Amino acid sequence: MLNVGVIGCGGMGRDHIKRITERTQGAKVVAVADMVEALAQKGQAFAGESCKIYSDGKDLINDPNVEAVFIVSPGFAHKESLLEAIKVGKRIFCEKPLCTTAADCLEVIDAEIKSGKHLIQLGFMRRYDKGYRQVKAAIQSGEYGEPLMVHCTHRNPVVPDSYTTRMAVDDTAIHEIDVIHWLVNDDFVSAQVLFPRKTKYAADHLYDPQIMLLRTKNGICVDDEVFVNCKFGYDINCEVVCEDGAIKMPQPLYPSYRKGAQVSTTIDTDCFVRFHDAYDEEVQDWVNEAARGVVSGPNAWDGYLATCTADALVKAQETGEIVPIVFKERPDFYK
Ligand code: ISE
Repeated sequence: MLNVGVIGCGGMGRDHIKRITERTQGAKVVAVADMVEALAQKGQAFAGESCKIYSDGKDLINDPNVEAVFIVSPGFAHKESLLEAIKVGKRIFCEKPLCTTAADCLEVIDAEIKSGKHLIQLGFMRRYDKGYRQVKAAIQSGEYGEPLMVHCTHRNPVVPDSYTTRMAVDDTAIHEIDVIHWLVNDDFVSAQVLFPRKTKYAADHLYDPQIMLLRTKNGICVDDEVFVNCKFGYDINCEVVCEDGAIKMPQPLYPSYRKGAQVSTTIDTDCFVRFHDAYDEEVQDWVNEAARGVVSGPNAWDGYLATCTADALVKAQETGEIVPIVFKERPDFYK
């Protein structure tokens, strides 16, 4: 049994606590931490009475009963917890982003390399989604030729007022940044952002929708429509157009209803439902691989690549220009 401590008991943190407690085989939550006591208590309520509560993540990491750490605090707070957990050699599952700046990501990567152990898995759950996996298998089969273009949509029905223009990159498009790089196995080289006419439903300070354009080393062009006040649902689409055919990601299976001379079907309304199984799979995989001492999911280097790409997209938002994306050479440790 892997004894897990969870830092951050907001919506995502509690979702993970519930998952580990109710559905993950071979792990249990033995401690939770949150600066906000009421949130920590809510987290503990899922895990049970024996689960310890901490206000400081550092104390949780150093609890000898905690063997592995889940970091689900806000992105800006990840670095401190990551470095502390690496220092004491504990396995880590970290929600995206790894860190909010490329420099911080490199500091964490350096610490992980120096520790000599692969400790960090990142929460890019889409790599565990059945639909994306089917698309990847089709690309890898070679049947459809080389990928040329990828068309994506990332639509949310609504976002809170606190959601900013920048978050369309850091919080939302970050999923396509990782999953498309994994799907086509190619690194991004440039980024651009277009601002179409703004929806009347967006807050004054928010540009919505946005079109993010990315180009890879091999010249694949990716367009990602990020539209977070689309109203009609949590709608994720991906089509990879190749030389000999096109591969469209399947949608979740729901019945189609016929009524009043109309055919309709369900669209999910949030990521917890849409990616429910993918979240379960990623956490189960992390637990299974922890027992073998390896990380087979997205790692710290993937987190660094995603943060560099996101930085370029944010610069593209601000300048309106096509911004080059530059990465360091991949260390042997991550090859
Ligand atoms: C949120 O943080 C997510 O990760 C969701 O998948 C994304 O759709 C949403 O826009 C983000 O705010």
